[in-house]
Amino acid sequence: MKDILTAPFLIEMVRTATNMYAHGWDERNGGNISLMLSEDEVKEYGDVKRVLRTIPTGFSAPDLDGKYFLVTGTGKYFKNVQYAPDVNLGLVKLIDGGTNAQLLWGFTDGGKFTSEFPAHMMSHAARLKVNPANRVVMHCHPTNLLAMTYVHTLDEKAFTRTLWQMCTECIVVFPDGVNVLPWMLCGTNEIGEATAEKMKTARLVVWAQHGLYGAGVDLDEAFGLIETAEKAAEIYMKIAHLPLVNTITDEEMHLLEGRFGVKAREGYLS
Ligand code: 2HA
Ligand code: ZN
Repeated sequence: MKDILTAPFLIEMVRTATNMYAHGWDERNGGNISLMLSEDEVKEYGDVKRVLRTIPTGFSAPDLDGKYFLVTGTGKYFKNVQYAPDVNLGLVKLIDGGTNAQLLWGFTDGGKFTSEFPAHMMSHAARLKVNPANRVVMHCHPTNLLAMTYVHTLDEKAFTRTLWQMCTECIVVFPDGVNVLPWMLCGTNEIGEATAEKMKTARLVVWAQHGLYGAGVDLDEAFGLIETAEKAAEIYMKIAHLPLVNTITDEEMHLLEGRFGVKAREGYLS
C-alpha cells in the first residue's frame, strides 16, 4: 500500500489550499474544497474497507452514494493544510444514500468535514448531471468579488456582463457566466440546495456578501475559474468610481466566441 501523502490527488489538494491562502481568499478558517475520487484512485493508498468513524451528514444525496471525497475540515485553516494534511483534510465515502459518511483517512484530531458539506455535495450532484467529468467544488472568499456584491446589482445577467467586460479572457473562461445568490445563512441545507440549483446553469456561484463557489473537472479548472472572475472583479473595483471611456462591446464578444469556439450564455449578449 502506498503512502497517501504521496498520492498526486493529495499533493494537488495541499498545493491548491496553500495557493488559495496565498491569494488571500481563505482567511482564518474561510473556504473549503471537496474533490471526488474513484475507488480505484483511493484503493492504492489505503484500505477502503477500514472505517475509522461514521459521521452523519444531515442531508441525503442518493446520487452520490458510494462516492469518495477528499475534503477540508470544519474550522480548519487553509494556511495549515500543508503542515498537517492528516489533521486538516479527510477522505470520506458517502453511504446510506449520502446520509452518512465513512471516514477512511484524516481528521486525526477528531474533526469532521467542512460545515459547507451540504452545499458541496449538492453542488457535486448538480454538476455531475451537467458534466459527468466534474470532480471539484471549491468555496472561498475572494476579496474583490465580495466587494463587488456591495456595490453592483446582484442581477445575474448584469453581474456576468460586467465581469466579461473587465478582461478579454473572461467570456472565454466562463461563457456560462456567474450565478448569484442573495445573502443567506451559510452552513445550512437551504443554502446547499439553492447553490446546487444555481450550479445547474453555471460553474461559478456568488454568495452575496460572503464569497464564491466554483466547480470544475479538476482542481486547476475550479481554481482558474475563480482566479479569472476575481481578476475581473478587481478591475471592476479599480474603475467603478471612474468615468467609463472604453469597454469590450458585444460585437467584440461575438468575435471572441468565434475565435475560441465558445458560446456565451443564451440571451446574455445582444
Ligand atoms: O468554512 O467559508 O462558509 C468556512 C466558510 C463557511
Ligand atoms: Zn465561506
